[in-house]
Amino acid sequence: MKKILTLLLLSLLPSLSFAGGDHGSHNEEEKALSAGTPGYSADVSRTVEVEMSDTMRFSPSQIKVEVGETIRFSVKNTGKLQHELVIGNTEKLKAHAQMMRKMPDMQHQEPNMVSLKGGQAGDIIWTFGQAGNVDFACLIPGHWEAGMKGKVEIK
Ligand SMILES: [Cu+2]
Repeated sequence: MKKILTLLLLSLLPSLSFAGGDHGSHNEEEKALSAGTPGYSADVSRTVEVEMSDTMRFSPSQIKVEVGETIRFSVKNTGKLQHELVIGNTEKLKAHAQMMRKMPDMQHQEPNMVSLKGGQAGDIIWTFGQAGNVDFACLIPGHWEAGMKGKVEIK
């Protein structure tokens, strides 16, 4: 039951983000909010290693990429607590964080994120679009608030 509820909420999220919009088509708005798209391993131009730790920090927390570049984030949790790296614009990250506070034991996996137990490693392959900044954060309740966040600068 919980799983079904989670799936329902996940499918509702995109429409929720547009509920307040009063201009532009759905597609234009989606593009403006887009933090990029899931990438294919054949397109990976570079691997960026990111470490997550119980100090509530990502290392590095500032990453520079080029427009259109596909990056493999090789993420390692060197702590004992569970951590996750979620890529997205701030609005979507906030919505996701709010959902996790309501359902702290929610298990989920999406292309823009990797959730890792202590000592585990995993990958995200992501293609960055237009120039600008894209955020990433650990959305486990309390972690983002404690400073577990970072920025990808695209130019
Ligand atoms: Cu964390």
